[in-house]
Amino acid sequence: MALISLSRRLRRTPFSDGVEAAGVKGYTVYNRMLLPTVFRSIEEDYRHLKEAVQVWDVACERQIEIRGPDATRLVQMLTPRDLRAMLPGQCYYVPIVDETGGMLNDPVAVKLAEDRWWISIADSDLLFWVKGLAYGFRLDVLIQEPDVSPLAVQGPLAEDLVAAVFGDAVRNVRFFRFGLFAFRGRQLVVARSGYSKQGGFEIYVEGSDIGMSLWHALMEAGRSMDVYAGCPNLIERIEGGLLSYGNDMTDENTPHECGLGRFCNTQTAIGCVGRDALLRVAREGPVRQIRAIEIYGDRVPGCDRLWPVMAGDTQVGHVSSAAWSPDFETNVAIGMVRMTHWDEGTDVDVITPDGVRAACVRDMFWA
Ligand code: THG
Repeated sequence: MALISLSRRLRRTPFSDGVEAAGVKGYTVYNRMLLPTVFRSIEEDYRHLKEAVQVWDVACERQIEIRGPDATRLVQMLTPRDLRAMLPGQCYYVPIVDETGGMLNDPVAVKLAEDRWWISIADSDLLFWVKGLAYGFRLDVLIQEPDVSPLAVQGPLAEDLVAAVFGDAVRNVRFFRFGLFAFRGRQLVVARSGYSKQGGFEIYVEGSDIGMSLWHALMEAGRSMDVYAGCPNLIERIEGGLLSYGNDMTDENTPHECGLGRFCNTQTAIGCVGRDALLRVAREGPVRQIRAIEIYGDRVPGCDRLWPVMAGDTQVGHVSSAAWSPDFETNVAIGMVRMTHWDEGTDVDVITPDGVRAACVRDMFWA
């Protein structure tokens, strides 16, 4: 494939120098920013992520900062997840929906204070929607994309590595909670979260100027732990059932179709703009839903478009992400399947660019 030309519109990150020095081999574009996709090979990166610890440049998970007396009201307008019990220091995975109940994004919401939030977004231009709502409803808030860049530390040794740089107190941070920890005289948000099932932390690096200094500190402290630069890993995230906005779901899907019903409390999420639409679809239940799909046979090619899922001559869904799993010795995939064929064990065919493959619908992911 040809190369992508760089320009100001495709943003580098505070960690790009470190990523390049580590020998990054592939990038994607996410929120108009560079996101590494492969260092050694996707399978070598996968093995290393499951055995050691990696530092990930996920600066492309941009923050939308919402500040002011109406901040919490505005965040509740965005999501059907009930935020009333959420305290400062907590993070919530929140589906964001429009007035039809369609998914606009699936960010992590970080509650910094009663009147200050960060929305750590997936790949869609959510800032315009948030600013539009604030303007239209005359809300007393300030909204901006701050100079905050997440750096993730993921893998079984992540806690040891983060403790070596920030101190042993980070060990007490619970899943989807954060604390403030000092680095170079600055207090940084350090949360136990991240886009893998291997465990780890995300450091919200406030101020691009300290980005490379933190990168080097982690690499130095992790030398005995076989630390390496890494990135969200395609195989590992499919095994774990972590969804990718724009790939596995779009604004054509409701949270229920995405299997995110457990993050919706639509009855009590008063103020959510998609509430009426979701109350309607939640009553009926979805007629298609995200499923794990096992594709038999040897390695499938990369999935860069939807692959039809067939029952005989009838299309009953599509596959949106797929990869060969070395650990499960099969092709793992994520797809959307119509209710007539979504039961565990249903045999289907998947039309891949390499030909038709036998496949099977699973009701659980692999990890
Ligand atoms: N971390 C941060 N921001 C992000 C991501 C992240 N923004 C973009 C993208 N990732 C948003 N998507 C997800 C998808 C899944 C999860 C987090 C963000 C996730 N899910 C867990 C799960 O499904 O098992 C836990 C959810 C829960 O129990 O609350 O972590 O990774 N900062």
